[in-house]
Formats: sequence, C-alpha cells, structure tokens
Amino acid sequence: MSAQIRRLSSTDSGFVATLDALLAFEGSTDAAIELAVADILQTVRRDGDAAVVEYTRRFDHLDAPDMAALELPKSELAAALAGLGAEQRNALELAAGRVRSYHERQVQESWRYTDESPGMDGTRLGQKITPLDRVGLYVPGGRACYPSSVLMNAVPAKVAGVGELIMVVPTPHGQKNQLVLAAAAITGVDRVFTIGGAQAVAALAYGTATIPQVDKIVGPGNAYVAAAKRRVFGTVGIDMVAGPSEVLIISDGSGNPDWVAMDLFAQAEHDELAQSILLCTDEAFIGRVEESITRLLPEMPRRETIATSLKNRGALILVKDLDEACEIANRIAPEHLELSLADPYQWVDKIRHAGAIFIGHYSVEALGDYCAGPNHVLPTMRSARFSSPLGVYDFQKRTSLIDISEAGAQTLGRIASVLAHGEGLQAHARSAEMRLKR
Ligand code: HSO
Ligand code: ZN
Repeated sequence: MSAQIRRLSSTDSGFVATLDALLAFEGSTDAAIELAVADILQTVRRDGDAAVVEYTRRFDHLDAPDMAALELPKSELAAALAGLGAEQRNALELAAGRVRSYHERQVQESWRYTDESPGMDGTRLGQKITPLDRVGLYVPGGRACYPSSVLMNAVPAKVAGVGELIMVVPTPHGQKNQLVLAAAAITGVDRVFTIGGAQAVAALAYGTATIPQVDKIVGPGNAYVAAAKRRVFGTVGIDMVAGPSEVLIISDGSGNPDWVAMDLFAQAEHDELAQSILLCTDEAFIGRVEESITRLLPEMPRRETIATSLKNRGALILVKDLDEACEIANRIAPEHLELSLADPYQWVDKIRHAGAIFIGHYSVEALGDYCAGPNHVLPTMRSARFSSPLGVYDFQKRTSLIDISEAGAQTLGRIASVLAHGEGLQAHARSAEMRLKR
C-alpha cells in the first residue's frame, strides 16, 4: 500500500477554494435513513418496551423475553471492572481521575447580588445552577466503541451532579465490551441497558415502562443514532451531532517528522472520513514527513483506513510563515490543533477557533484522547467557531432569580409601563402599574 497525500502550497492559484473543498463535509441526511428512523421513533413511542425488545431482536440478534432482561445488573458492571487485568484497570482509573479533576474546575456556582443602582433599594438578582435530573448516554457498539468516550461523557455528568445517568449500549449477538462496562462502573453510571440504534434513542427520549424518560441524550453514534437524536431534540436536549474527527498540525520544521506522521495517522485511523492536515513553513520538512508516512504506513494494522482517509481528506500544506498558518487554522477551526513548534506559546493567542490546542512537541492528541484531563468530545466540522468542548456546563442549567423590593418596583414599574404600552400590551402595563404607590 503506497501512501498518497496531496501536497499544496498557500501560494497555489485557487488555494482557498481547494482548501474549502477539502474541508467540505456534508453532514448527510440520507432520505432512507430519515424514513426508517421516523418509523422506529413512532413505533417505540406507541409500543414502548415491546417495540424496543423486537427491534433489538431484529437488528442486534439479541433475544430477550422482555425489557428487564436487557438491563445489566450493577453486579455485572462491578464484575467487568474486577475482571480487568491490573494494567488496564489502573490505566482506566488514572484516566478517570484526571478527567474528573479537570472537570471539577468547570462546576458553576449559583450567585446573587444586591442591585445597587439608584432607586432599587433591597432588590436582589441572581442565578441558580441546577444539574439535570436524568441523562441518557449513548455508547456505540461495534467498531467505534470507545471506553474512553464513556469516561468523557459520564465524568462531567457526574461532576455536574446529574441525578441519574442511564447508559445504552448495543451488544450485537450478546457480545459485551468489558472495558466499556468497567468504564461505566468506574464513573458510577446508574443503569445500563443493552440496546442501541434509533430505538434506544427513542426509549430514552420518550420513556417506556422500564426505561425512564431522560432530559438530555449525549454520546456518539452512527447515522441512525445521529438522525434519531436530531429528531428527538426539543423533547429532550442533545449534546451535538458530531462529524468525522479532525486534526490540524502547525509545524515550523522543528519537530520529528515521524512524530508528525504518526499524529496524522492517529486521526486518520478513526475512519475513512477523518481529516489530517499539516501546515508547515519548511518545505524540506514536509518532504521528510512524506517519507515518514510512506515508511510507517505499512506497519499500521489500520493502514487501509489511514490510506483512504489521507488520500481523500488529508493534505500537507506549505505556508509562508506562522502568521499565515494561524490564519488558515482559524479558517479551518479544527477539532484538534497541534502546535508542533519550537516556541509555541506566542502563537496560542493567535488561535481563535479550535476545539482543543495541543501546545508543543509533547502535547499530542492521543494523550488528550485518553488521559490528559480535558474532554475529547470536541466541536467538529468548523463548529469550533461557535461551540465548545463537552463539559460540566452541558449537564447544568441556569435559572434566573428575581427579588424586587417595593422601592425597586416603583423604579422598574415606570419603565415597564412605558415599554408595555409601546408594545400594545395593556395587561403587562397594568400589572406593573398596580405595584406603583400613588
Ligand atoms: N479522537 C477521538 C476520540 C478518541 N480517540 C477516542 C481514541 N479514542 C475524537 O476526539
Ligand atoms: Zn482519537
């Protein structure tokens, strides 16, 4: 298998158009999938447990007499954890601990203050923070089934104080992933059901006799799960609908080309649509990275996926200088940005749009994916322009507190009355005016 990855230069004519075409990704809405999902949602909403059991038999080849039989007892989660080798258990626990201490810093506190502006005497305003009551965590089965993603979703939910965390994970033919169950045990997931697909999303969103209705559904999934999440949004909250994973590396040629090549591979091995791009100021270094790619690729068990992903969506791009690299990075708004630079800190401030910035040669995405501490659920498809990594914030909500004194009601009543009349809302005006002392 020969490695092919396009080489571009920012001075190429039509470079911006070429780059935009490379970045374009249709978060495809396949009509057949939409139709199938709509039908599944409706059926589960109507028939509850029986429908979920039937879909699980049909799609996952898992025969259960009833929904209760598809719930895993807590003892099975504990057994999965106990059954791990010491090395795996240790790694999982250390990762969970690091992710927890990072996320503990994100907890938002309620606040109140006394309004000191003139005429407001004794008026108090504030914001009350409340964790969500109940959250559903979707964990994929099959290829993209990551215990690390259980940690990244469950830990912030628990740190936020979510009342009950319900995990669903499909187990085709009854095949369970012990690391996933162990991760659920470590993070204190409350209940686990071995169901998946749009039917699991429907069960969580609408509730069934056995599965309690949740307030928000988080976690990655295939096209069916993504379509189902989009459709139930509004009935419940959802996290985000993630696209293929992306890495952008900015290099000044000071690094090791093998390291850079492997970082590109690490992203590309996720799936054939994953995107790995290098921006580099040093043409000779780009050549060395290309050599590393060719030499290292045959060693990789997932070389087919890597090769396809590099060929279709990868690029090695020569840029004029690091200012231009930062400009392009902001245009790309990558999920992961590695600053593979001798003196990275002066460039951090220039980056406005990225899910996570990995600073310097040792800060590699793979460490962030598992155990650095920050969340690995990050905005993809340029959505880092307007959104943020998954965090405790996604599991807490805010309620406004308004405590207006009698004096405050005089001051505000006059303002509100004027505005209410302006909007033609007489009852609003009157209810404000009634509090005015004559
Ligand atoms: N890079 C993925 C997360 C992941 N990598 C999980 C390995 N396991 C998306 O940020
Ligand atoms: Zn990864």
